[in-house]
Amino acid sequence: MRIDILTILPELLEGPFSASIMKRAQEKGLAEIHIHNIRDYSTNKHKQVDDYQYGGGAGMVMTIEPIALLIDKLLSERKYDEIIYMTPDGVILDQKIANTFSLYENLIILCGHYKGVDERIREIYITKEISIGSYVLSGGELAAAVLTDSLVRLIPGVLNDETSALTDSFQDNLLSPPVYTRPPEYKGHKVPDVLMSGNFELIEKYREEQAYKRTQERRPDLLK
Ligand code: 6GU
Repeated sequence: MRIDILTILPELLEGPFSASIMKRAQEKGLAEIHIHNIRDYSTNKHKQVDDYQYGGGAGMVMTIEPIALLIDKLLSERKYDEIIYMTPDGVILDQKIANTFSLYENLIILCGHYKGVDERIREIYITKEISIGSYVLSGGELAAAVLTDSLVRLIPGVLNDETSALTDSFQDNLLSPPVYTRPPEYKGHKVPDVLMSGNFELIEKYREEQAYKRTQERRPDLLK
């Protein structure tokens, strides 16, 4: 999978993809993540990428030209499955969306800033608009990192057995059961006996029950 992320703040995206699973996915050649600085496509002498909004009001709007030049260049190089705009008024990301997008070959993710992009970028280029939740971030970069992480970890071969995506919370609409490691007792808090029993049938049953109980208590909406 190839993901092209378009941003005016590329430095915000350096960290999330340079460690752990995201780093390994790229080293294994399973994911190619390209960060593009929209400012490099500004033809303005001050390398400006935003302007005042028509109709007045506080807040700048990202201008069409540099974004359009960059997207047109990418589109001339390969076909893209989706051109995604990260925006608080988009569809809220969930595991189902992540599963669908993870099957794609090439994605563009556009990060918004200030008041967002000129609406005509959305009309002309954008095929999906995604939010990561009902709160406001300073820009789309952190949201793009969240979306990218959720997709890349689903690509076959990225995770090993230990970190298998199949046992993740949400993959089966259930939260994960509690987990324990050594020591067997800490400040009077004991590891449940069943996990020490060596009886894998009982252990599996216990984990399923706990997953269900946790979901019932914390996220009953997932069970509907
Ligand atoms: Cl995608 N962008 C911004 N700026 N804020 C958000 C968001 C996106 N999703 C939730 N809040």
